[in-house]
Amino acid sequence: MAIKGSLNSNFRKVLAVCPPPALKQTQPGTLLSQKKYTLSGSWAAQKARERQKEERIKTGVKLTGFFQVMDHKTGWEGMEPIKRTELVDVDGIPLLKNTADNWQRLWAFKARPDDLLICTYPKAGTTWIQEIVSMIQHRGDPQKCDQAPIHQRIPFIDLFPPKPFPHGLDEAEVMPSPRTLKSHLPVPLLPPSFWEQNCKIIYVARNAKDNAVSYFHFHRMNKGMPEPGNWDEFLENFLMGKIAWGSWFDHVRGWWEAKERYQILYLFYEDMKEQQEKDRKYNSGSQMDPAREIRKVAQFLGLQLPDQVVNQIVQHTMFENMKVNPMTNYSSIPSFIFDQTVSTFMRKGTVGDWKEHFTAAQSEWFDDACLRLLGDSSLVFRTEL
Ligand code: PPS
Repeated sequence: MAIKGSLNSNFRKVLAVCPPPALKQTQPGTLLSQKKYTLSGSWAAQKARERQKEERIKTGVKLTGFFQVMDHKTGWEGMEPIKRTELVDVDGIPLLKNTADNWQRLWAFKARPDDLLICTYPKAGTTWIQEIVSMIQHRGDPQKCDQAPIHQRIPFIDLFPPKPFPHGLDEAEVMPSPRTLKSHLPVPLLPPSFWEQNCKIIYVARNAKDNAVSYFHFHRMNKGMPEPGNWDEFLENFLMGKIAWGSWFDHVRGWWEAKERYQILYLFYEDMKEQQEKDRKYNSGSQMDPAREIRKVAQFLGLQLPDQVVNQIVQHTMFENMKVNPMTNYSSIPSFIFDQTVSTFMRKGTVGDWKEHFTAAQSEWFDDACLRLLGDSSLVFRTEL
């Protein structure tokens, strides 16, 4: 492959001089909020809970395409059980095994000039920006967005779930133009056709601490992800970049640098959240620069939207509305894969939840790593609002 991931090795050097102070201790230490998180019991207990949950489930979700024929209660019998996957390195970057197994096909993916790519590190606010983009594309008409769950409207090209689930790449290939696609790939692993075609790309970055917390809970509830271990173990792997899609530091920095050369709109979760709160308080329109982040996206897509449409998008993409919307809250994914009794997909949607999880030592270690790995870039993250 032409482009190599180089930042991982820098990170290893930094860790050599900056070892984790508290992550190895057996006692988790004093959390900033005095809360502790552990994994919720054994595999057998989880399976039993899943079976009970499936008995209870009433889906009521309007599904289309493949998911329409899926019965959440009985339609999965005879299927291979979903197993927690392992990670496989591709050019030094750990990916889910199924993604690595399909690597040649993914690398050869043919982007089209009018593709729009939404790219993020996992749990940075992908679904939120997807829904904003989808609403912009449908000129603020929620009924058009409600025709299918977000993962069907915007295929995830680097996810290869086990059969019989559809692969995002297959869906993308047959999709008419203009396509909007989702990816979590870091810059060195993005299929080269996206650069060659100079596609527009929207990138959302989220501060490392909240991003790590969200990713930890996602590992707990998504039975297709690798075992997260306990919080301390997960956090160490997160900092070392030993998790799916690799190092957060490499990811946010790689895309930050790429935006100098390509058509990339680089957004921050924290800015979007700040704006969401302002828009909620003032009910949009009455404060300076309403819906600033949504307008940025519309402008990037070359669209001028009337205030009324912007307002509709603001309301539709409020956290509490997306949380109860079956087209955005991933309730269309069967509970034996996404067990939302363990943690909901739309979990908290805040800035600063890391304080409920990090010890003081862990927080210092993250700050130090950010300083060492991002300090010489102009990239600055806010960890509270
Ligand atoms: S994924 O699996 O990578 O696509 O997940 P992703 O969508 O990137 O991240 C999920 C987190 O984003 C939060 N979220 C939101 N926050 C605020 N407002 C809105 N509308 C919104 N939609 C999603 C979601 O709650 C997850 O963060 P946490 O911190 O876990 O709550």
